Amino acid sequence: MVKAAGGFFTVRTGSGEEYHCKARGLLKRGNSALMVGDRVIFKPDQGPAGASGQEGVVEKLIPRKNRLNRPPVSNIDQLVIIMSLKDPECDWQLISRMLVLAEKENLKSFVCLNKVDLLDQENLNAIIAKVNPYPYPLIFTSAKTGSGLDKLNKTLKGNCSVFAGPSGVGKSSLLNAMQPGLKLKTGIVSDKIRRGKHTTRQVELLALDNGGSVVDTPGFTRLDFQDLDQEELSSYFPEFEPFLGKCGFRNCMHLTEPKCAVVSEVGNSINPMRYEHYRYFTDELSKGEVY
Ligand SMILES: Nc1nc2c(ncn2[C@@H]2O[C@H](COP(=O)(O)OP(=O)(O)OP(=O)(O)O)[C@@H](O)[C@H]2O)c(=O)[nH]1
Ligand SMILES: [Mg+2]
Ligand SMILES: [Zn+2]
Repeated sequence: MVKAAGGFFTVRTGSGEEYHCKARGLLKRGNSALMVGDRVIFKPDQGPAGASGQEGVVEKLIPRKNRLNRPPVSNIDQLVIIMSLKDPECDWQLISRMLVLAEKENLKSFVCLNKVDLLDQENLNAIIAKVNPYPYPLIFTSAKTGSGLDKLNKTLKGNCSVFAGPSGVGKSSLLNAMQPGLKLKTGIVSDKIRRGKHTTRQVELLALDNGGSVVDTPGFTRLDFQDLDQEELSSYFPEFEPFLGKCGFRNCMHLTEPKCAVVSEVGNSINPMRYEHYRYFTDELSKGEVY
C-alpha cells in the first residue's frame, strides 16, 4: 500500500502496477486500519479500467512486521530522522523523542542534519562538538549543494526507510535532490517564524532507483509518549546499556541516587545533552503529561 487518501488506497504490485482501491470495512477502523507500508491482498475489479486507472478492493491485511504511529507507516526497515541545522532551528530533544519511540519498535535509526550550507565553519564546529559522542549515525547533508547526499543515498539503498521530521527541514527536497524524477512538491520556510508550511500532505511510499524505497511524510513538531513506562525509558537509550545493572541501587532511575553508574558516565561515553533529554522525559512521564 503506497498511498491513502480520502478513503481510497493506492496499491502497488510487485511488478510496479498501481491499483486504486477501496477497502473492506474492517480495514478502515482500529488497529487494522490500513496504513502506508502495509502488505495486502486485493482483488482487481473485472472489466475495463475506470477513469482513474485500474481499480480493486483490498480484502486482507498481511500481519505487520512493525508500525509507527507518528508518522503512520508499517513494515519499515529503518527510520531516518531529518532535522535542519538552521531555518527551522534544530530540535535535539525532538530527535531524542523520535529515537525513543523507534527503539521501542526495535527500529534501526539514522539522524540526518540537513541545510549544512546555512552554517559557517565556527557554528558547524560547535554542533560537531555537541554531538560528540552520539549513539546513532549522523549524516550531514545539504539538498542545496549536494553535500552528503552520496552517504544518505547509500544508507537508503536496498532498504525501506521512512523520512520523519518537522515541516520545512527539507525531507522532500533531499529526495528530489537524490532523484530529480520524483518531482515532489517543496515549500518555503516562512520569514518571520522560520517554520515550514506543511507542504507534504500525505504519507507516500516512493520507489528509489537504487532499489530502496522511502516514505515521505508530512512534518510534525509534537510527539507524545503514549504507552511508555518511566521504568522502561532507560532501555531506550542504547548508550546507557553497558552501565545498567551496575548502579548502587538495584532500582536506580539514574536521577539523584548515589553511586549511579549512568550518571558517572555522563561526559564520557554518555553525551550530556542526551542525558538531559533522559531526565526531561522521565520527569514528563512521571507527571503523566502530554507534550
Ligand atoms: N539552504 C537550504 N535550503 C534547503 C535545503 N533543503 C531544503 N531547503 C529549503 O527548505 C524549504 C523546505 O523544504 P521542503 O523539502 O519542502 O521541507 P519538508 O521537510 O519536506 O517540509 P514538509 O513537507 O512541510 O514537511 C524549501 O524552501 C527548500 O528549498 C538545504 O539543504 N539548504
Ligand atoms: Mg515535504
Ligand atoms: Zn543509575
